[in-house]
Amino acid sequence: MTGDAADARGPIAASPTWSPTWSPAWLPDGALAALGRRRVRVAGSGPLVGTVRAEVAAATARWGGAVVDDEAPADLILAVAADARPVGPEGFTVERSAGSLTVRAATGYGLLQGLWHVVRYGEAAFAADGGAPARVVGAFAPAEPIRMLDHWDNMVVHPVMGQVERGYAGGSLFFSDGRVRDGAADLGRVRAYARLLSATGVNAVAVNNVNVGPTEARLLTEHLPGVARLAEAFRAYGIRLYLSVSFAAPMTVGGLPTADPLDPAVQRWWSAATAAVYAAVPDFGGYVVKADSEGQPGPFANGRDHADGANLLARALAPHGGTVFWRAFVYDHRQDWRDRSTDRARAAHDHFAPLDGRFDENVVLQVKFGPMDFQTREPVSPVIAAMPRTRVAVELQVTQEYTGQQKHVCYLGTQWSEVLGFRFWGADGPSVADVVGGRGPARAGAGAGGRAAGVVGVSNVGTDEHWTGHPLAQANLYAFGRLAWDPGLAPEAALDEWARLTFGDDDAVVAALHRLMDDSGRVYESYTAPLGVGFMVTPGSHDGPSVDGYEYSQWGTYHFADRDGIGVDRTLATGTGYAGQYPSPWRETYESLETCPDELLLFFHHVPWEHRLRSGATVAQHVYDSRWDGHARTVEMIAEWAALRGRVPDDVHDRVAARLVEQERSAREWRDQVRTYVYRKSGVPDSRGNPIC
Ligand code: BDP
Repeated sequence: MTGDAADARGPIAASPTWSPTWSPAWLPDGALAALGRRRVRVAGSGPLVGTVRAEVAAATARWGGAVVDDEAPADLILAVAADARPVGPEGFTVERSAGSLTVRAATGYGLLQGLWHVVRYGEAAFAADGGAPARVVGAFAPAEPIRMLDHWDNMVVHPVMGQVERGYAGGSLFFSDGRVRDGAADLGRVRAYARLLSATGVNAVAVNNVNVGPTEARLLTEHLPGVARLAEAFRAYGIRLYLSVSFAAPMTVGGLPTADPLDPAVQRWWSAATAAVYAAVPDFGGYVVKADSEGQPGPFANGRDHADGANLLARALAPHGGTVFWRAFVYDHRQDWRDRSTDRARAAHDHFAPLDGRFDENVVLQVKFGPMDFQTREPVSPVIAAMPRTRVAVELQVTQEYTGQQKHVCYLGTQWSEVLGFRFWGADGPSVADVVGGRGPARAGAGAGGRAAGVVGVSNVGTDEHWTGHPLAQANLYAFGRLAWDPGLAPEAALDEWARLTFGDDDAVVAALHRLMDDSGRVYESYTAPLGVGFMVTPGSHDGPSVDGYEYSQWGTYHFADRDGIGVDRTLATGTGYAGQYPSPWRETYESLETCPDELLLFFHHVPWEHRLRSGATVAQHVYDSRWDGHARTVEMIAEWAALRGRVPDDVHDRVAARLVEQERSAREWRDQVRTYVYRKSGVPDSRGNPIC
């Protein structure tokens, strides 16, 4: 490949050649070999126990083991048992005695998770010494009850966004030509996808884009039989289906003159539409709503607030046990860039914090992890700390919109682990994972720590033969589910599981993947927008650098660079006041130049180019050095990957090799644009003397 942009970007479009016998992700045939060689007993009944039984039957038939009945000796017993109730509806226990391993769960879902747990450890699960990785035996339950993936899939191909909005892995798994897919191979692929997700612990999926077009709005009505088919494929692996809906559906689909949430005719319309959905899909999960955001309709049109809007849908869903996921991503996307007092970062807190306590029990407020928009580095959204009487879910972006578009290696487990582990109230207080899991601080009138919700991610999957475009981006999908189940799992450990499940126990491959990927999020950060300032991306596509691309636009994403300095003053003392949306100690930590962490400096402060970071470097020199070194690292990555030829499947090797070439080219472009920009604005030379264009 040449360095030419068009060439190097390569054939990103996916080939739809998926075959039901081919699993180019975790859970290839070999991943079930350890279990498949054993004598396995499965006890219990119900559809998900049936799934467990079918998995075990297929693996033992393939690998020479056997499914044994009640009386026969077994190496592995998988049983639904009433005495497993203490681990909850999704958990399981694992015990070892007299040479056999026993997994017990209170439900079929828990048993399925127990099966994946055993598969994950492979031979080590059966080792007589108690298992090499010490965590085989014990009681296991998810920290987060909601572990959901949102697909931004359109039924029709959008003229600008394509079929999957911000999708970098081909078309939609679910939709084609304005319809829900119905072919046997297509549904087989959905089922294979459900199986992969289930093995990560994901238990909910929203199948269509939060930007709901006129065709997609009819998923609620005329496309319901198709929705039911998708729900069936997911149901086999214990995953509930959700739909994104348009707040204006009573008008656009129902023909009513208004969508006012307080209008009884509108309420009746939602109740009837929802009842019809449940008639088709009895275990339907509920709705996802993007309202009054980036042009989507919402309650503001009728002078109502977002509690009115969310409760309208919640009340239609409540009789059926459904939940509405109401997104907090509400801001003015048509702001005046000359007006420095308007700060997009403040918007969600300004809108939602005053509404705490007004949302029904079956509303989950879905909050992006940062206050802006899925940047490589943002502080954690203060909305998560501000809503003790509201169920809150944190939203992560698995699809790599701002993190390399699945052309760059960017392992996101590290970022998510930091977000989930962030403690708003200081080191002894609860973490984000605690707050969204219902273990937040008890507040007056808030009950004991709030009610549980969980973690939502925007999917990175499509019809691509490797599922995720970049084969190594599969690690993000895998880690998303695992960290949602167990936020305490080290991101490197989640990566390790994925690597071994996908490529087998070749230590050289696993070690090389760790070298390439463990730190890849920081490497990406080191050559893109610096020190938390964000964006600097090409407007629209968000692909590649354009330092001033958004600087004089309406979107509210500015860095304010001039000859004197750079960064956004979000302090209480002199800036937008955003820092004041945090509880102590973070409001003081971020407010002060002395204590603000370097990596977020430009998010919170406007500083001179020669301002010294806590690391000792000036801002300008930091930008010069890290962009230079970050790019250099991508050159090494190419060589490290090349050494794996012959140890991973050739098609995977080729695809990754081609994308690393593009990553290096793009990193070079970022390096040169950002370094040159800083030099031309500031006039500060690079003390290391590396060339500046
Ligand atoms: C932004 C994306 C846009 C999404 C929006 C959202 O650029 O395509 O629609 O987020 O989350 O990051 O609704």
